[in-house]
Amino acid sequence: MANDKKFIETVFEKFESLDEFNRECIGHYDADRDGKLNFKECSKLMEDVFQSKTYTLTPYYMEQIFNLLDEDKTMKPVSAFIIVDVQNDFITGSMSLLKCPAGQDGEEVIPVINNLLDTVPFDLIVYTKDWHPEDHISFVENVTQRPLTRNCKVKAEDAKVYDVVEFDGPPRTEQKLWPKHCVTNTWGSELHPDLKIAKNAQFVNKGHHSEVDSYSAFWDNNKLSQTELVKILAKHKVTDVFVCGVAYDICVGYTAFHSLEHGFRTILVEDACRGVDVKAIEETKQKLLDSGAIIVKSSQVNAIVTGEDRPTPLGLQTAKNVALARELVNRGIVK
Ligand code: VGL
Ligand code: ZN
Repeated sequence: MANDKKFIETVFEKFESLDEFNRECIGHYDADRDGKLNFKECSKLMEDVFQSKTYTLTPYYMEQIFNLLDEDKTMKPVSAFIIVDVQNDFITGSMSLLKCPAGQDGEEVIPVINNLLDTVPFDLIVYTKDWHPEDHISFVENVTQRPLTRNCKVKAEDAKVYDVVEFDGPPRTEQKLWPKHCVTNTWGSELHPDLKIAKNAQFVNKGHHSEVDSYSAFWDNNKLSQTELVKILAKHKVTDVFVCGVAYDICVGYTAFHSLEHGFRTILVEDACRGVDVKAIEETKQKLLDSGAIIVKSSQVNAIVTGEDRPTPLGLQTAKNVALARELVNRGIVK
């Protein structure tokens, strides 16, 4: 057993090609020498690969992973750290989280994020910015600029912050109203001055269309337009997306959901997030866990990035991706 563990550790560094790795790996665990891994042999490999202090490799995970894979594929993770909307307006400006229902202090994320930037060898770092024109649909100050639907319960003259209204469009658009925030090229939309800017970082703006809001750093709220984010992640061959920032229940949450939808193994760094509303934060958290994300403390991140800790839910996501890729090839959708 100890030997097997050592084998799997050295093998991660030793091989350039996945095929070469697979041949060696299967050879090592293939006890009955039939050229493939049966459930028992594969389970032994999984036990050695998915070592974690916080997660147990239960029969549920073993079975799911085994059923999804028809040969052993092990990917070397590539990490991206996505720092969502750590901008002046959300920290000390017009939409300061301190003034929101949860009364949380967004400034507290900054030392946590800076420490991660200093200590964790992420392969890629991305800063996102909420980036709105003056006439943006989400600003409560602009609610009279567009007609509301007849059925809309809130009348324009009574509308206040956090109300959800329905604009006539077209297209009909449901919108939560926020104070004017993150207007392009203003102090409020700048990243907080205490936030460290990593070398070679990438920047993604979102929310610049007047008629649609964009909580996620991948898509606008109607999924009609996309930012550059997924292209950037694909170009760097990212597998693992670590998400943090503000607001937990709005832009951080939506970004994490869309990260999962794209098939990225998704890790939310909880003590590096602050949100608007306590109940919404709890709901976001539960939905993310149900969808296959993991939620960790910043102190756990380094071990995951370096591969010392390999949480089983991330292994399941990898297996799902491999199975999906194979299915697409088999169906002739991807060559
Ligand atoms: C955000 C509300 C409106 C956020 C942006 O960054 O979480 N929230 N616009
Ligand atoms: Zn916004």
